[in-house]
Amino acid sequence: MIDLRSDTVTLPTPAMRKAMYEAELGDDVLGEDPTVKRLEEMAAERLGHEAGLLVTSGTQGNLVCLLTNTRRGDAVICTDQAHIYHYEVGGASVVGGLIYKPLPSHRGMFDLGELEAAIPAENVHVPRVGLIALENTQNRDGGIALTPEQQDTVIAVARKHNIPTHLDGARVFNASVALGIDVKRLTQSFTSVTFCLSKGLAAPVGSVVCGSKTFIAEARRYRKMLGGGMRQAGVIAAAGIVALTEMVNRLADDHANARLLAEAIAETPGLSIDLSTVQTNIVVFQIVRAGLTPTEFLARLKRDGVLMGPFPGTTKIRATTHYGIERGDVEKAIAAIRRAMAG
Ligand code: TLP
Repeated sequence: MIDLRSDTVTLPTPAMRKAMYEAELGDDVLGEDPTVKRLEEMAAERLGHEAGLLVTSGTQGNLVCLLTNTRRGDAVICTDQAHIYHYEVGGASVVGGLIYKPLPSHRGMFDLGELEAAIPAENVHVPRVGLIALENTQNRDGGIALTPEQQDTVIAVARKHNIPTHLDGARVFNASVALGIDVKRLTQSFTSVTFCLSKGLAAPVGSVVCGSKTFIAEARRYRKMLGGGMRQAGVIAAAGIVALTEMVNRLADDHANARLLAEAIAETPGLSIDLSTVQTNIVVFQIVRAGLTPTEFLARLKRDGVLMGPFPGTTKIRATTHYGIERGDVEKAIAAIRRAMAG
């Protein structure tokens, strides 16, 4: 099977398996796992923050950051395409007593006028805005990479109002590779950042939260509360260290493969795609032929050995390139798409 459903399906590399086997371990809840500490320090240094915290997943990392940045009853401003809003089971509301305040996504960005208008003056009736969150790359907008300049305009508004900022940087290394810039430029100005080791970077488990030392000390308490206090977590961190040191630069191959796939989709009658959104490893497209449903299209591809994902809540399809998918696999997927559309 050529599995393009998500970059979450990546399997650990041989170097990761070896590092996991050989990892030096301790009880991380007691602060005694040297491999976890090494990963956390490495991640913080890389992202331009004082400290890092290994968490079980991107979802847990985002929730820990939302809880740490806010008080119960606060509003969290994000775009209406944000992963934290669509796909994190409403955790901010359920666990944190927070209110999502989604604003229209303009290719992953806020309209700055709409953002200003969404921040009320102090008033006893209305929830305070406790956090402004961005996502880079922006999953539901087709893997668009926001530039540091775009992000900085949002951070400037937040600072003006003394509101902390969070970056859901699940795929922020894809953004830095696509833009050809140091990842720090995309991460260092936020109050908190989450990035995932387990997507394109191919580690089997884990994400890292970064922030100031005081932020991470508080975040550590919330991680424990959410059941994320892992013990000999160095087995996970060891793979994460390999992910950070060996797997970042190769993301460019995934981007080239996504482009190849997207251009073929653009030339296929009955399919529609906005090629300008295909900047990283995510390809989002739509079926525009009457009578062919996404379910039937995906079933035809599956019979031909290719898996893609439905796009929950839309009629779109998503294909994601990643470690383990070679150019030849993309060529086979293109042939399968053409057969599916010919049938
Ligand atoms: N996204 C998954 C699914 O949940 C949709 C995927 O296949 O893309 N932020 C962003 C931007 C994400 O895309 C994801 C995962 C997460 C956070 C959550 O990460 P995990 O799956 O580790 O909890």
